[in-house]
Amino acid sequence: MKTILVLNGPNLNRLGLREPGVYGHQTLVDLENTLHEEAAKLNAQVICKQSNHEGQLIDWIHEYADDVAGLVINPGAFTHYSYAIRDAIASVSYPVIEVHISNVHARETFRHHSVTAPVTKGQIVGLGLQGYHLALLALLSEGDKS
Ligand code: CA2
Repeated sequence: MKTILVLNGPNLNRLGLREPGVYGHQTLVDLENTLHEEAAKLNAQVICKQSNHEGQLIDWIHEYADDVAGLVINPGAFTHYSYAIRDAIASVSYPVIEVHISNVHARETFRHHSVTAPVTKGQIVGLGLQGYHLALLALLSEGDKS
């Protein structure tokens, strides 16, 4: 059974509590529950974690290196400036998909650039929480391509 790690970065524990116009009404717990359900239907499992701390996210990226078939990560604002998270992603061999709930390109200029995206397999932006599900599907179908 494949295991996919799902990491959410700073402030994403506030999902559903503020700014529903940008991030929707679902909470982080709602998101994680639906990802667990989705993974189970696909005979897989997810490990979901959230931290507001850069070092903790980096530790998890390293810690699961031998155990997971891929990583879905929303690095939050770290996306735009954390070379440390970029280097952590580059240091592991499993595929990584970066997800952003909002359309960062339609927001402030500082959100337009991702320092982490170049070391990921791909990026999903602006599709709301569906982005996490699409990333999960893509990682679980890795190796199915002809
Ligand atoms: O769109 C995304 O998923 C972001 O990664 C979210 C980050 C932001 O810094 C990125 O530019 C884009 C911020 C997450 C904050 O989440 C909140 C959730 C509810 C209420 C307030 C903030």
